[in-house]
Amino acid sequence: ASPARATGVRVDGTETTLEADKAADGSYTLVDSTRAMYPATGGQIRTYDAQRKSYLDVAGGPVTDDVPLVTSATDRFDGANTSSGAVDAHLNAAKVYEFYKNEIGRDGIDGKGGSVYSVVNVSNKGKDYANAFWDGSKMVYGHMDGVPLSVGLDVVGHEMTHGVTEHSAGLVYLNQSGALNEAISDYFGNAMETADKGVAMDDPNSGLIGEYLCNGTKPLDECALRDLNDGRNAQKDYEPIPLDIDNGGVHYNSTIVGGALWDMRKAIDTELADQIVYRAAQNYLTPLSGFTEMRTAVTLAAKSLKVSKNDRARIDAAFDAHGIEN
Ligand code: ASN
Ligand code: ZN
Repeated sequence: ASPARATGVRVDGTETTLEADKAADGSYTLVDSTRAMYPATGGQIRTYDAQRKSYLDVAGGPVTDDVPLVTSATDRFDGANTSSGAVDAHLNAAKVYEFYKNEIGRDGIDGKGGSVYSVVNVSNKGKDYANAFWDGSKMVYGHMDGVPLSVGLDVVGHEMTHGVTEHSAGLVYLNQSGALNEAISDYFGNAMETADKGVAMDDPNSGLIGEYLCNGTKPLDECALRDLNDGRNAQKDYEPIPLDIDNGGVHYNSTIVGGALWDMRKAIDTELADQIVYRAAQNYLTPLSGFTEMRTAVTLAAKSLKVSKNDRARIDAAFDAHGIEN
């Protein structure tokens, strides 16, 4: 087998080049050996098709033999490989890899050039599984109203960032540390998507998460799962939620701190903001950190990056506006 280019048709109907692998029999698989990690570690971007197996049977541990690589008899990935979400997952995983490599200077999820695994087309006991998740080893995607979750670069960036966080801050996925874990995933996923789509930071839709999952059937703001511009405040809007509901409301309270981070990205240079959030998460958080600790971490990261006094005042204002105190 050898690296080869293929063509993919995305769910929105556009065509894209895909980095793939061509076998001796002329068939192609979604294995990308072109990234910077490959010469050093053999790291690849590999995309698999669960063929509607239940997500619980796929979750946890390395990909098993009964979940095959996405395959095409020709150099064109379309039809079932489009509707499964495979084309979008493979393309978006590469975009996320390149963002982390080029903008942040991180080599992959583990930071060591390890392979990046995605599994598309899981079900919930045969019905659509309307979610996506990072399972500790790989990204797993289902379908929402027939649309694969992998179409959203913000979703793919979100899930891959859970992997990055697991390999660094290790934020426990419960209560405030879980909401912070969610916020960091929302922040980077959305940062990647706004850059990719050319959405300006002052666009009122810039904070929307998952807004492209309806594939044009609904207005973006109605489609979105969350909005980092929802203006929520830790003093007024933080709700302690029982652990058995969404791990203590990790997807509910997340936009409070995510909103502060997004406001900061609106107020200073976007790439500088990304460096600061990344450095905060890498160097200054511990597994049980919450919102206040994140403010401290961001402040320390900004100082260590020699961020100007004016920008540091803008960062303080962003946290103040969301009721997150020093
Ligand atoms: N899509 C969700 C997330 O990544 C799945 C979950 O609850 N872990 O946050
Ligand atoms: Zn998440």
